[in-house]
Amino acid sequence: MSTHTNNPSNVDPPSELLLDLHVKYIQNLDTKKGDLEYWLTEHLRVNGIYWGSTALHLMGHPDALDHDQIVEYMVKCQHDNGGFGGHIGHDPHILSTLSAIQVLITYDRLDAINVDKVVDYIVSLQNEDGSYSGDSWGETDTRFIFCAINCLSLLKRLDDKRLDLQRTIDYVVQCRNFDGGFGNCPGGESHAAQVYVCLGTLTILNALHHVDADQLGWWLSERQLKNGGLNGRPEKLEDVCYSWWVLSSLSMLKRRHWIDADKLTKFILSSQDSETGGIADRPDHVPDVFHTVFGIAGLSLMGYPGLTPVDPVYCMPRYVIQRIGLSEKH
Ligand code: GRG
Ligand code: ZN
Repeated sequence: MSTHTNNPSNVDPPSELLLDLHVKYIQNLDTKKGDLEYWLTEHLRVNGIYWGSTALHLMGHPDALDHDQIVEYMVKCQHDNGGFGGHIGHDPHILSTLSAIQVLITYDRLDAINVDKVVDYIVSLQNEDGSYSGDSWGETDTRFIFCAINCLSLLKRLDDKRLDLQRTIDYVVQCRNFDGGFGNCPGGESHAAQVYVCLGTLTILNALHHVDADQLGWWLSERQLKNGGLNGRPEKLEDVCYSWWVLSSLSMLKRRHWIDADKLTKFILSSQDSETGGIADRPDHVPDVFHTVFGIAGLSLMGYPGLTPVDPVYCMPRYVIQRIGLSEKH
């Protein structure tokens, strides 16, 4: 599989958002059944629906995918223990469970599933030390904590008496490093995506006071490279998805203006595929739906004209977060 596009090298990179092309790109993702990649990513199907559907909502085309068909599919991915698998017949995992809940809430279709069971499933993943496992096999990671807390928050179940939220806060604070960043576990190297999940958790749990916003804001702003793109940690290459992990984190810290938005906008726009639609991790690479949503969400945070505002914590349209009554603390 080639990672490079066939974009003509003698043509200037796109300087506007190719919105209509991206809508078609996402609509066509489910028609690629002849491609090996379609089958290799089967375990990510539920995540993929969240990425594609969110991108469409942010681009103002919420109905470009069939909601009824997707809800029916999500229902088939829920297990008796309440968790959702990444595809029909796949084992439940907190990553796919959050994606399924995000889609169902965006579509206002929570009525289609058993919410009490989802909560039971998430509670079953809580560990003694306040962390959460990703599934019954027990791997822990700050990503899974965020998925659990985010999901419970969306479901308005953070008041469940079985939860020990203080321990979760204490655990996340232990994942903070000397440079102000956060890793995937205590002592883990600071990484911008891990910063996003830790700040998201602390924001939802009203515990952002544990963070030195100036120090972490500085570390995050240092992620911008000369070409405008952002990397995830020092000495690494720029990548469009960090437009989300870094900018959303800076938004939570109220320091979004600490990066050069014009240069980042140009970098994201130049990573679009002007033939097929979709956004890649960097210019001239093959696009995928993951980088498409996080590129668009990054542009939305920077107020790109015509895009629907995104919520920096939940990565869902702001109007959905407002509709379900989650007050804006960020
Ligand atoms: C609601 C948006 C949202 C997310 C749910 C699953 C999750 C929570 C967040 C994922 C956070 C995460 C750790 C993403 C990984 C991002 C990424 C590009 C990792 C690659 O790391 P390396 O080390 O790449 O392979 P670098 O860029 O460091 O070379
Ligand atoms: Zn990436």
